[in-house]
Amino acid sequence: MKTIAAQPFDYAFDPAHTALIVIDMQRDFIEPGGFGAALGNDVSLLKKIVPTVGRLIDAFRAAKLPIIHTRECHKPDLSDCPPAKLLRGKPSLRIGDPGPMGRILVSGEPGADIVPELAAKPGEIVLDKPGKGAFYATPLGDMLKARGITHLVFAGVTTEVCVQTTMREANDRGYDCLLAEDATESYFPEFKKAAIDMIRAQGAIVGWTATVDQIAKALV
Ligand code: C5J
Repeated sequence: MKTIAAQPFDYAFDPAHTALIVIDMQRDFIEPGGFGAALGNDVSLLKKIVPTVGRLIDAFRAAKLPIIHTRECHKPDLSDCPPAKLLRGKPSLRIGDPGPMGRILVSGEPGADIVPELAAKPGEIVLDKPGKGAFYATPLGDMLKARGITHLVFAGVTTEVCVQTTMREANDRGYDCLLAEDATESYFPEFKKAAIDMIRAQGAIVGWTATVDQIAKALV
């Protein structure tokens, strides 16, 4: 077992049963012209964490531990996008509309892909998900079970939406979850802070948080 001086208290994990989940580091959320920007957000906030997420991925690659990259996107016919999601908000471009990076949040389009700096390497899992949580309507649970994973480290965007939703899903399924606090970001800094506070409140009610440096040091 290894230990990270995490918050709210030490996070103990066996690397042999630990995986990294990188949530939705997609062009549609991080680059101008995508879904995030269409909703009126300042995407530059998210772009800033790309190098830090890259360092965390590199640490898991060096330790030869499983890495799962998720992408929030839908089938081209949008049959997996409920009307409630499609019609929500007043974006300048809705899911499925053509934009500068192809159809918004549609699988196979350039915008739905992971930013090139963080592209998956052979052997890493890329998991498309129609919801905010990565367990909903995906084979993630079975994939983790097949690999004997009990501990999950999380990074990605956005902290309070898809990252927190997936952490809560994982927590309810019995995984010990650790969020890399400098490898996650929100369009709303106050929401990121609140999500981190909520996750580790009440004795790690959803999970733990630590920095990428702390996590990488423990993986050496
Ligand atoms: C959002 C996400 N924010 N990946 N998606 O719509 O957090």
